[in-house]
Amino acid sequence: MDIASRPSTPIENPETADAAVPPQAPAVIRREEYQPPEWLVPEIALDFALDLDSTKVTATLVVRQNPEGSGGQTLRLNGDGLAARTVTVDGQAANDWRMDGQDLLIELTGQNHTVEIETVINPAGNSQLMGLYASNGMLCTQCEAEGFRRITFFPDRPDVLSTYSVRMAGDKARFPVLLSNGNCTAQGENADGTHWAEWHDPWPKPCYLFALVAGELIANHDSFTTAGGRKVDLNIWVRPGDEDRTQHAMDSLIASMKWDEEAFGREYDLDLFNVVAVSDFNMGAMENKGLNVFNTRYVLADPQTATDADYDAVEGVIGHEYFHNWSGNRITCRDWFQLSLKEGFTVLRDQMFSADMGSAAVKRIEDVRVLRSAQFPEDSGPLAHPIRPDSYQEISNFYTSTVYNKGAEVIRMMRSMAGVEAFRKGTDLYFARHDGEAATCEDFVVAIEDGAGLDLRQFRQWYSQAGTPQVKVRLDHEGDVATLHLSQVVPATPGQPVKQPMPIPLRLALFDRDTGQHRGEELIVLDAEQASFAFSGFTRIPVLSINRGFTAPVAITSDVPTADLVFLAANDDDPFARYEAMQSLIVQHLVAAVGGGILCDAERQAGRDAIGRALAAVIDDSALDDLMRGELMILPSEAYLSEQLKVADPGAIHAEREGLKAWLGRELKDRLTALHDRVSALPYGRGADARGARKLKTQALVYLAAGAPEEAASRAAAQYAAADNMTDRQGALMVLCGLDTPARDDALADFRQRYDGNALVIDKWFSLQAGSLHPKVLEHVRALADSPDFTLTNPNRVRALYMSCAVNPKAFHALNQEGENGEGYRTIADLILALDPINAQTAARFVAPLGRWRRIEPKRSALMRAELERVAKAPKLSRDTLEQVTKSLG
Ligand code: 0A1
Ligand code: ZN
Repeated sequence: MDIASRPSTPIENPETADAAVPPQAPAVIRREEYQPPEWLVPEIALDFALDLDSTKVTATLVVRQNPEGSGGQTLRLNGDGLAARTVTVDGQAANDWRMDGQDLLIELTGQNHTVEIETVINPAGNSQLMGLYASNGMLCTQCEAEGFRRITFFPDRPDVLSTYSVRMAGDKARFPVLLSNGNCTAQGENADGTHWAEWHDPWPKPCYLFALVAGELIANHDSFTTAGGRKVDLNIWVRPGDEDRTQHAMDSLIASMKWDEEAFGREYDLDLFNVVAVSDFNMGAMENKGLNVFNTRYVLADPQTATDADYDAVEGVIGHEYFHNWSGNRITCRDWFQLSLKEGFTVLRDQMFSADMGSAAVKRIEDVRVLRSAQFPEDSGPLAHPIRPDSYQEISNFYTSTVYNKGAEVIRMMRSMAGVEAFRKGTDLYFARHDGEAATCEDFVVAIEDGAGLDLRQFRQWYSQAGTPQVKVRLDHEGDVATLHLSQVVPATPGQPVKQPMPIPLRLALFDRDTGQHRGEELIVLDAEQASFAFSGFTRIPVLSINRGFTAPVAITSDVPTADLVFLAANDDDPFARYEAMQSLIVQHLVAAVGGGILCDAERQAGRDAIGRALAAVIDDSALDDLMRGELMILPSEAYLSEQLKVADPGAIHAEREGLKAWLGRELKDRLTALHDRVSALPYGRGADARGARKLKTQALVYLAAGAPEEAASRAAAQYAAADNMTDRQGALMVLCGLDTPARDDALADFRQRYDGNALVIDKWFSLQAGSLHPKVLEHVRALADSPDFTLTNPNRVRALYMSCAVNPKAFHALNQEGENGEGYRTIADLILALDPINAQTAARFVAPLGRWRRIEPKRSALMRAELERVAKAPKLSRDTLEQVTKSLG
């Protein structure tokens, strides 16, 4: 069906709607039903009379019948909550228009017309934060994916590209800075205290890339000269008072611009690049052409208020949005099913950028950790979808870890198979061939095939099949030949009961047991259900290191002996594989312990001993840098451990993992305290050594808190008091938050008061408490929700409290409670119901944790399901939440 004729939000819940009024079932949009637009809009002029609660928008559209359309004379313009005040066609008041649901339809007679429409919108009343909205007294827009239709009537689809001219006028005192895409072409003042500005963007773009910002802002200015000699003015705009926290963002922007020239041959194409930070934002940031709009959390950073992880996030997101200028803006998506075309590729590009800016090994490990804890559960749950989905009800629900992170992994596999240089030829061809177009994932794959010389026929399965392939690995040995036996299963996912085998590239090395060396890496591709690979020249069975660098986003099960994992954890020359061996050692042990594979204390002890020896070796290894040491010391998450089990008992997983942590904390206490002493002596710096030291400081405390809580409490309190930076302070407070000690309350009170007025740091205060191991964590969450600082209208604050709670097994599964009363689930369901009418997009993101019910032990599973059913019965739900809840129950 036509993408345009869709019900608006909120919609009547079909399950509970009055029987006399037939409910409007949410429409399903299908990839296969794509039709080219009937009408194109080569030019648009927008005129905004800005006002916080009543902004008048006059849109003038030059429309042209699309020769590739079916020749229909009806111009359909999407709207969402709009009413047209006036409609004119070619300067004449039009009579021949009508509404169809939320859309405006105009019957046209010729092939070229000019249509002018006036609408009035209320930015201050826009709590959904889509379209034009007010944030802290400023006005800003968010149009991806379908927010433009909340500003004016327009064919709101990414394959309609227009040249934008924007004029805006408003009160000069309230809105001193007026920004839009492209270049400012004129500005002036009126006698009545208003002023105006005109902006023109020479690059045709889809409406989702339109942006406007008006408010009291101050800029950090700089410039960058491109390889081709274009001098680009750079501005990072923030609220007055925040300007001292913008330098890292500026440095990251300049580094991104340079990096994209070198790594992908991509130059910036305007004379101006603006970044604006806003505090109310649904996502991380938005790549509007020449005017990126950012969540403040990915712009503001200084050592006092931002952790090292925050610094990395700023660098990564600044890079991500900048890289979209080519992968997203110059080449955009034909339709929203192609979202991974821009997002998967841009995530890969930002990952490569961050890897080049810091430690590539650590970056790879972090990226895989995110994939495993966010994407793998998505792929094995009711919301699983391919990186190029086949259908959706609400596109906002498809800004997922699958589209973004798995999408990046899929393109990374192409790069591994092609090799770096050939892959670059492929991307060069893609950019050259499709510049200025709205392209498809298929276009990208063909360009890589042609440019890199790859045959990706079977590889296309990665775009169409959901589910994480499960690869079984067995190595046997006879004579001097080692044979690797591989098999794969791609699990059934909703709507895809039967799967075809995928091509799975695996980089591997075989270590000689005598020399401890391997004779070079190989890349093999498993492209059938089963295959065997023989390697000769081994008089003893070698030690297998497979999926080095995590070449394929698959789950590997193998019967590698514990001793081999210990060997690899200490000796593998691929840092990712070393991390992986350490993780596997722990995962094997914990999964056996909770899954019934460990039957007696002696077996548990043997497992712990092996892990303890490996961890001690990691702490002692002087050849390791501290950043990498920190990675090797991180225990697998409970989410990842749950993934290893068909049905998980969160209580058992938590108890076993905490038990191991406590045992390690006791067993390695002296090493951990010595480590804490050593790294505490290093002064603050932004270099790798100092960052590594800070990472270990908190890591050491985490183990000590489990095994030697008193020692940890006094060290954490001291670390908190002595901290001259947020990484140390937050790390110490995180540890204290999980302990039942008076130092906890003192530190929390100090933190709250010390950072009063700094919203991003107060978010941390919420998040640390909601994410803590404290037995009363749910009580704390409730109290925080009632505190005057809490509001449902700011997504950062909502996520700080409730997402931290939803991903904290202790809180979500109420693990401290006797008899599993489902209090954590109820807390999240209540939040969904309260938030849905305010901010549907953000509310819908809380459904997934409850949607895991099928993979949880029966008692808790029933409680989770009951909460989903309660949400499903609400009389009115947004399309966003309804889609997620229905799929989660289905
Ligand atoms: N394209 C942006 C993500 C984004 C998507 C939707 C939004 O609406 C609230 C905002 C941002 C990116 O990938 O960075
Ligand atoms: Zn993106």
